[in-house]
Amino acid sequence: MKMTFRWYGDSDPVPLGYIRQIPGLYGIVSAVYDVPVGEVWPPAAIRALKDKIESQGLKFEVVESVPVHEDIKLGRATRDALVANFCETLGNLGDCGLKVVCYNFMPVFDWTRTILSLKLDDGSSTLAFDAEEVSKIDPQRGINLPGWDASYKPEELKVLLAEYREIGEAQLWQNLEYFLRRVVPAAEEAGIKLAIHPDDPPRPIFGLPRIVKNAEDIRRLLAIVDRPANGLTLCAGSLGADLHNNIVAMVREFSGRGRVHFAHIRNVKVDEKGNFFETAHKSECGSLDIGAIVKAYYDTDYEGYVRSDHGRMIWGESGRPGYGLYDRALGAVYINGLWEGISKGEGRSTGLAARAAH
Ligand code: DNO
Repeated sequence: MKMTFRWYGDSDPVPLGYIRQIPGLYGIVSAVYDVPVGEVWPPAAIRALKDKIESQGLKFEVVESVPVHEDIKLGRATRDALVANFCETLGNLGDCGLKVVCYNFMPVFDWTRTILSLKLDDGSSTLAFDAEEVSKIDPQRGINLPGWDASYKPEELKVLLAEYREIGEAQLWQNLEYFLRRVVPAAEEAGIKLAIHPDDPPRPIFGLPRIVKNAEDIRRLLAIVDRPANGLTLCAGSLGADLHNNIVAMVREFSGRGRVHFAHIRNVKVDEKGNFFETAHKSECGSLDIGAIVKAYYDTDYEGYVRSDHGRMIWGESGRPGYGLYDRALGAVYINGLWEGISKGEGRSTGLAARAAH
């Protein structure tokens, strides 16, 4: 297991110099942020980012994310040129030594929350999702939720929502298949493993189809191109927001098959109605047994990348929702501790790929 930490580049309020002080850290997960969606990432930009990260003694082997243009997800006529650009980006990333590329196939929006700073009893604040509040929103009248991409004008959003409603899940699957059949060979050639991120939360919202929600969807996805390069970002917190998803079983199955290339580990407190809020990583704080999840990775000889996912805002920190330094650092150290405990309990060396300095 290689412990990493997400960093949003120079605009990130958390400096790389602080991140490197987290013990047991292998590398940084980041992206080239100033290239418009659908365009090719230039090798020089990738190399500059890599140099910056490596100058701090950290590796840069995982990209989160190369965004997938909506025209690809919608299967519009323009998709071929965009898929070709995606493949070229993969080639450039491979040339620069990147190993894993995370992406998602969620229509229009990435993760959805209704509150970005829910106050918890201990004075910390966190991201939360209220299912009823979301169900009351009429997307035709505009969607105004915190953290949502404001780059769409209301009229554009209406058109997109209508298009997705028309294509539904069946066509979205076909569009994903079209994409995978082209990008997986390009990834193999580049020496890159693709790692799709599941839907967050794992259910349809606003009538938008969502197709990476549970083990059945993931089996179907992996079977489209049954090669290691067609893999997963197994996000415990996203999938765990549906109590029917058994995350430990998913890790055993998909990591056991060598198809998890990136593990996002975070805890959530979920109720039967689908409401949830994000908690500290420790098992008893949320609905997920993080100890059992880490053990499942250990038992399946997981050698891929992991990162502590969203943290709460603690100790007066303010910053990018979910991506402060302190709580994520606690999460990283906790996960490393679990791994060390499990491996020492079994009389093995830790297998943690930390840098020699630690
Ligand atoms: C949320 C993240 C996601 C993830 C993308 C991957 O904090 O896990 O935004 O980066 O879905 O494409």
